[in-house]
Amino acid sequence: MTSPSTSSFTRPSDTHHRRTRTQPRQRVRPLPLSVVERAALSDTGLRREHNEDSFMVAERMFAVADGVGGGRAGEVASSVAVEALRIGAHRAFEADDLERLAQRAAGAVHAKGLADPEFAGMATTLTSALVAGDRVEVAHAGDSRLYRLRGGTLECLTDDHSFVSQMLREGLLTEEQAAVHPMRSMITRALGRDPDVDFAKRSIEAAAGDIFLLCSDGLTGMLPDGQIETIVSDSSSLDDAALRLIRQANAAGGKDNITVVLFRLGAGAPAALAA
Ligand SMILES: [Mn+2]
Repeated sequence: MTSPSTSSFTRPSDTHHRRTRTQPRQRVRPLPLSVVERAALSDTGLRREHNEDSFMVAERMFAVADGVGGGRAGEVASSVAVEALRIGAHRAFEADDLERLAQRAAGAVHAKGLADPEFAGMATTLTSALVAGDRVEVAHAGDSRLYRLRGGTLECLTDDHSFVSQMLREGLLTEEQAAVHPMRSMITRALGRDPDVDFAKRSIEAAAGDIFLLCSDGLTGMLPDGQIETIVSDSSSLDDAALRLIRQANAAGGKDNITVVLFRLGAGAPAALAA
């Protein structure tokens, strides 16, 4: 006989098996995303003597820092912060790793400010992103920003830690007033003042095709989000986008240092794109 007996479908073990199969499946491990394109540019702008911004681009970690302080202190603060991240970037795989590195960066900036009177009181913003699995992990302090462009729509994923944005959130200012407010570049959270920083952390769902942009306020102070969206959407490559963002920010006045870091995600393990 080749046909199975009816009893084989009703024996207890089989019933148990079927019941198990109707339970929700375990979440399938997400396909990893990898960085398939990246670009970064920093420009002094038209009004400042020095460029106090720094940036960092690694295999799956990215950061922008905008330093403040007298003399060369701002430059030192931002570069100390991104170097601390760079050193550990290859060993960072998840949100905790990014957070740990960001705290280390904060400690390094603070220590340098204490050790050398020339750098006393220096501070810097830090916006950092780590591609981890199918997510982008973020650790952020200050008024540099992270955006995601998906399907032609640009979305800001960070809140500015600044007096003006705080007043804006509390309804004390309009967008128009905020844009020209004399205190608009005063930040309420930064690396340098304390050994530890209360970083804003986010875990962002990401997908192949997403473009992420990290930038300093020298870009966002000069260009409205709509214009950034158009420039990045219409660019032929991320290098092209970076160049056009800097050019347009300078064309709009270039009042501050301008830094842009862009990366695009694709499906698949990073090893596949080495070719
Ligand atoms: Mn700035």
